[in-house]
Amino acid sequence: MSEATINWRECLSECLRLYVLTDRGLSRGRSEREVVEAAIAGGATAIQLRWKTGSMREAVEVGRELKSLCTRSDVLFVVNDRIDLALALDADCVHLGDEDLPLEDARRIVGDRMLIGYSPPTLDEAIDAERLGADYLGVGPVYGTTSKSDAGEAIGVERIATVARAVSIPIVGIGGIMAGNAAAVVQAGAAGVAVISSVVAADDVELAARALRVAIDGARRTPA
Ligand code: TZP
Ligand code: MG
Repeated sequence: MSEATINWRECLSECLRLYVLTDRGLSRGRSEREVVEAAIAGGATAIQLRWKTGSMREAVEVGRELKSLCTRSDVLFVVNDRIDLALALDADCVHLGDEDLPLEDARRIVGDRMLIGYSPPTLDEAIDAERLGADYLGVGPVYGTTSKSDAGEAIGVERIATVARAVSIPIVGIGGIMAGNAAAVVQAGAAGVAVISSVVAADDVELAARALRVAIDGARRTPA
């Protein structure tokens, strides 16, 4: 299927099942391309280019490769933080946090052509984000994590359930999620899980992604 035929909004909940974020520092010397190819082979349904160091020139180069891998496999391609980079790469989606461009401004810039994800720090901001046009929310850290230095305290799966009840857009849980605890996140009401280290730092990236997909798909079939 070609990218142009996909209406990401219509399939969003499916597309958010296993959302893998890149992180060069945690990838044990493997390139973003290698990691993403293996993650997609293992069943990743969304890939986020998370670019924290390095030049924007290089981000565009790497991003083009990732976008083309995603397009080939009908995988949602997301750019973190930067709306300019997302536009340059013709990404399917941009993911923003509370220190990035405000949602209403981002929406004015991208219109309907791009999905916008948002990470709300509080429940009130989750509700506001839906009103301001976010397409989905990233909520966490669900469990303890060392992958993001300012992630804050773990919020637990109960908070996933609270946010899921409060909004009608899909949410993904993030932070410390691996095959053994992913089902609990989905059973609490998340459409899927977003991960860094349990996939990108794994000995075998493809196998790690596959194990997560088994857990996630099983939990979506049998809600708690
Ligand atoms: N946002 C909240 S926690 C986190 C981000 C980007 C890091 C998730 O990484 P990991 O390795 O899956 O815990
Ligand atoms: Mg961010």
